[in-house]
Amino acid sequence: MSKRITIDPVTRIEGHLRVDFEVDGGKIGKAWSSGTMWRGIETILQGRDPREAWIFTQRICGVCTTVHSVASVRAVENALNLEIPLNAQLIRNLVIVAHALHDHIVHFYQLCALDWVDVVSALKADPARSAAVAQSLSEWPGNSVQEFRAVQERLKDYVARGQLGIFSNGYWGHPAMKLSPEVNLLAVAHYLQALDFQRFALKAVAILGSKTPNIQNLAVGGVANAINLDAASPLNMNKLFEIKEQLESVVRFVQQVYFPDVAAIGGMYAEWLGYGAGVKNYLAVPDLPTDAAATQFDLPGGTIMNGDLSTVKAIKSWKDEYFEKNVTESIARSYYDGDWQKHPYEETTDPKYNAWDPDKKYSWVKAPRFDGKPMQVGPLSQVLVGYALGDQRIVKWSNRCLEIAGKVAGAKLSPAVLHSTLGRIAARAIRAAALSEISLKHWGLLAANIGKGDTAVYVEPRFPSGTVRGYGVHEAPRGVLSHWVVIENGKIKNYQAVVPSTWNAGPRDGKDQPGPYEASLVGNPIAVPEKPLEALRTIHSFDPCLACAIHAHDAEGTEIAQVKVL
Ligand code: NFE
Ligand code: MG
Repeated sequence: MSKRITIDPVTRIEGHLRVDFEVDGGKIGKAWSSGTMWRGIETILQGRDPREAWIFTQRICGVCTTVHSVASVRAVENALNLEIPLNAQLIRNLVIVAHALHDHIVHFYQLCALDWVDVVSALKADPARSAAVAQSLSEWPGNSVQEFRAVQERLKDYVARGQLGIFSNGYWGHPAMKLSPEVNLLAVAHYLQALDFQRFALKAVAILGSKTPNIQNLAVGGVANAINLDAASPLNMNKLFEIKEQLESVVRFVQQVYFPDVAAIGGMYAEWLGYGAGVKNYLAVPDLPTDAAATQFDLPGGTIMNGDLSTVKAIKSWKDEYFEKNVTESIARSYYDGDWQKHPYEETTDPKYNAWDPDKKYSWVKAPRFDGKPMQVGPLSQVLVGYALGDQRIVKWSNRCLEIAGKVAGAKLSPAVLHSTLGRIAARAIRAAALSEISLKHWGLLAANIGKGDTAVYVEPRFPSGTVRGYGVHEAPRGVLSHWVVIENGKIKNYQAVVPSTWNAGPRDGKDQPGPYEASLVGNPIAVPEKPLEALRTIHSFDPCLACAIHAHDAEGTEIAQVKVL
């Protein structure tokens, strides 16, 4: 008999997500993903000056603040056909890359690792053997016996004093936990080290953005970082080298710790390459331009349909009609007035709440579609698109990851295994490794351009009378982000954000096609229905952010919590 499980709230994510699913014979059948909050930033923007939209949209989320500011200024610049200076593109790129590196590190260690790593088991580890495993994978200086012994002592101390804190409520000892005590100890040590390195990445963001979260240095038309190598407060040699130093330490952590950890632990859980594929239509957008006009990019974009890499179709620029024409959102199953599916320029956001009903409306998240189809977005989409298009960095790091994981698993792994729960986690590490190289490249491009005497950072936007419209895209840590703006006589007439977690967490649409979270849960094993660890593995592999997905908050809340998890 099938059993109905509700996880509400899902934790170790950003925002408020509820997931319901049926379990029959130890496997998940149907699933429903529901966003349980609403806020309405799109509505707040109507009638405002387009130059200030980025300041509001940046408050959509406390996790990926930078991304909504970048997408917003790009949307207004796109509407005005405004080309910004090269320095401005590169400074934005450095903020984007440093923020993404922070975000991917935090996702793996702080948000997702505890689904795979049994913290309590680390107490039984032999630190010398942990060090031997770690040293076989990497030259990282933090892999010494002393380091692992010290971490284990700390852990013993917490347990003895009953102070496991955030570790106190996990599914420790769950039958799906498979790592040896030694690997668990290694992962706990790197969990603690990751807290420092994600901070170094954010320091680079803060030096350029003046603060983070919520950077201050953007403007429609460029950035507000005055450049003067001979003065104390603008962007000068000192600050440039401080940024480089932070980036270099993060690059080392990504390449020597995060990447090998994911590849090796992935190999130890190789059966999870067979679960969680879900929607195998993938969408990514090009990002990190290397020229002022944004015609060349270091991150590739495109689509792949039905999991077939040979269907890859590149999205070549931020003006590509293939992207602009094909995006719609459906509210057939979302708490908004109506049941339409519309292009973002034509959309409205009129909340209309009803009680959660899996057969009717059950989520505050809208359901974005591309050419009418659900699409998966995120690092996996970008990696598969990049792999299919032959992007050199992505091919190199993907092959390296599959090789390490294959060695550990004792199998030959092809890119096809990436269509999976574990594939999403691996792709994030592959993307982080590619970004780590790109970060230093773009630092070099900026330093060289300034060295040539170019200090331009801004061009003034001018708004025509009448109506113009545009869209701004950004490949955010969780995937394709697009902001769409209609401007009438210099004021915002309509503003819509179509966000990565909206693509992935969205509900069914008018044709009853499930969204990526819902589809990816189908067929997952569930060993202990009261402790649905496996469902969390798959949901966490997307790195959910519900504030982004709904741009919203509702004080009323919706449902009873049946299962609470760490
Ligand atoms: Ni709030 Fe976000 C990212 C955006 S996901 S974290 O990345 O945009 O929807
Ligand atoms: Mg929206």
